[in-house]
Amino acid sequence: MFGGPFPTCIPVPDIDRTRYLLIIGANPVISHGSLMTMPDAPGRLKAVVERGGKVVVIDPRRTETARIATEHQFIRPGTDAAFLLAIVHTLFDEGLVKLGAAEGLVDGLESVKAAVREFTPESAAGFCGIAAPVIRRIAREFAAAESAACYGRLGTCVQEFGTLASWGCDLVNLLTGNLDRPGGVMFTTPAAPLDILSKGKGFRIGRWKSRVSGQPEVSGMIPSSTMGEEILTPGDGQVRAMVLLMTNPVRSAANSAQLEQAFASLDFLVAVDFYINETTRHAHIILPTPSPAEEPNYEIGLYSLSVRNVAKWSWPVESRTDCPHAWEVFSQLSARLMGAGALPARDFDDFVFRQLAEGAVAKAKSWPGLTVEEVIAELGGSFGPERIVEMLLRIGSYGDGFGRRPDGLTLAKVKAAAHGIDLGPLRPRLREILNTQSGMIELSAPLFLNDLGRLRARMSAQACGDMVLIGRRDLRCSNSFMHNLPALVKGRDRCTLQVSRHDAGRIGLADGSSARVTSRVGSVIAPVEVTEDLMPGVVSLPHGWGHDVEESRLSVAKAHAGVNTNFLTDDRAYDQASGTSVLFGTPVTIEPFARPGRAEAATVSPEAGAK
Ligand SMILES: Nc1nc2c(c(=O)[nH]1)N[C@H]1C(S)=C(S)[C@@H](COP(=O)(O)OP(=O)(O)OC[C@H]3O[C@@H](n4cnc5c(=O)[nH]c(N)nc54)[C@H](O)[C@@H]3O)O[C@H]1N2
Ligand SMILES: Nc1nc2c(c(=O)[nH]1)N[C@H]1C(S)=C(S)[C@@H](COP(=O)(O)OP(=O)(O)OC[C@H]3O[C@@H](n4cnc5c(=O)[nH]c(N)nc54)[C@H](O)[C@@H]3O)O[C@H]1N2
Ligand SMILES: [Mo]
Repeated sequence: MFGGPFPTCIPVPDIDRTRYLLIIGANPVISHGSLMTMPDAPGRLKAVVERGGKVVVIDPRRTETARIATEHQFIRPGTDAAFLLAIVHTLFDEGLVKLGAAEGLVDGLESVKAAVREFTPESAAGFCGIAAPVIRRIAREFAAAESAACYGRLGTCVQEFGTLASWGCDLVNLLTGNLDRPGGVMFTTPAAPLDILSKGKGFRIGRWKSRVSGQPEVSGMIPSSTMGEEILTPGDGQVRAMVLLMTNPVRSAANSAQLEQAFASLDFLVAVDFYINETTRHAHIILPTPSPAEEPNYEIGLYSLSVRNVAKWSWPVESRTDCPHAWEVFSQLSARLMGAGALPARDFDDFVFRQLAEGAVAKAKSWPGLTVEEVIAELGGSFGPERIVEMLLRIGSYGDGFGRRPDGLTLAKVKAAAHGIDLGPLRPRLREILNTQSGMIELSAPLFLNDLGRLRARMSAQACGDMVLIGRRDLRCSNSFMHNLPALVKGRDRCTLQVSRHDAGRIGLADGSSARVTSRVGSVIAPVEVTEDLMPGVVSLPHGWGHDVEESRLSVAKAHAGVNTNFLTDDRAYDQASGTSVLFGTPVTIEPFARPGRAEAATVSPEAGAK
């Protein structure tokens, strides 16, 4: 819609000023705000309510965020696109559409209006589980609020209609005049702008397709769900070697059993990682890097998605290892892969920096006379990511322009501010960031309209009656890699299968008993936690667990192994528009697993055998 590049093109809720926050498929009290970087998520959410605003949460689980919200509605997993398009329908139907800052910048409004005509609240209600009058009321309240922001995250992304649901969020914001205004959703003005490093206009997908299942390329990437088949399917182009950069795909990507087999079969696997874990145990070479506490850091990506514009340098808090920094490992790997391994490290770094500087200077219109040679000469003393951050800070909106505005930001000033520098609230900048081929917001791109038929078909299909599985995060985890620290795993078992009281009664599951959960690709046995907080028909198991692997060296995690939910998620289930894996909304069957007296946390998978 906005033309990219990521992350500049993502509008962020202006949470500190909004009067109405519609949270759909996100749990910021636990996740701290994803694509909405902020300290103290609970405090900021409570503040919306305290100043007389509303927080409305749409989620199949009554989450920690829902508990502090003004309103919570259960929604059936995977149906958000229908719910959001019914809101958009209502906006048109009741004459509530206003474009605000987007006036004159929108292309395709009439096509959207025509496309949503059939997505009435009545047609969505039975599918998503939210009554038509409630959908209408939320649409009216959102449109009437002094300011409002619709915020979707994993629940609207890693599901069957992720592209359409994400489109729906953007439409709701834009069509109520809440795009690019205080209290609505706004684009950040980061101190170190990443977009000046990218070339070109527009955001294209599908320039090429993945080899085996023909998934569309997106920004040069193909979906993780293709990883297993690309490694395991023989033929021209079969992947036989991989480099993993700090990722644990045999726990984090769909169909782990397939991935276990795939990674074990590679001719060559290199992992940059500090753990020997479920994935890196398959590596031929592991390149360790220091812990985050030993690395200096500037959050260049997350500050581009922050609810206020801020800049902060984090110093390492300790220095124990003498192994190379992560950036040095990446740099040296890149040099070798580019055939430049013989070049001294410093020369390769200069080569990379010059390329980035050429791009940045070409785009830095606000500093007349600035040249690449000047930037290189000014920053001659530093190297690595620090030099790149300094260039971006000095060229960026608050920068000193390499002396042209002496009171502007430099890296030294940022470093000197122990608690960082607050550069103020978000400010309107739609016209600056809009980067589509047409120069307009492309509301009705074929990517969206072409997927509506699939949604319609799904809405009119007979309900299958299956239970569906969703995920869950908790405060003391970060995906799969925080479970080897005693302080973060002690206490009660968090890797439980949550089941609604209604379903538990129906299936015959007691709290603390065990259940077998089976999907198309696998089966696990998990301890049951009966709860009032889940929508009937939905079960929830967190991801990142399943550490019961003999060759891993995670002794603490092994003792708190838990169950790997990605033995159940299906590599063949993806949002067809984008190829993104369906991690939430996996059809499963649930049955009691009789083992009187204690809960089991073993993992059984047909393909991988008993674990
Ligand atoms: N403590 C902690 N913080 C984290 C992480 C972590 O592992 N632990 N991970 C980080 C990462 S990598 C990310 S990407 C972010 C994610 O940030 P969030 O997206 O905020 O995190 P989730 O807890 O996955 O929230 C997704 C919500 O969607 C709901 N949901 C599931 N299916 C559906 C659906 O079909 N529709 C709707 N409307 N809701 C649905 C779930 O119940 C859940 O409440 O968190 C980051 N922060
Ligand atoms: N079912 C289900 N699956 C999911 C999700 C879900 O909600 N449900 N969430 C998805 C999401 S949003 C994401 S982002 C992915 C995450 O998926 P991954 O990125 O694969 O998972 P992590 O556990 O974050 O893996 C991080 C790896 O980096 C290593 N590591 C961490 N910090 C450092 C460091 O500072 N230095 C070095 N050298 N190594 C380090 C760890 O040892 C670990 O191997 O999982 C996805 N998978
Ligand atoms: Mo993530």
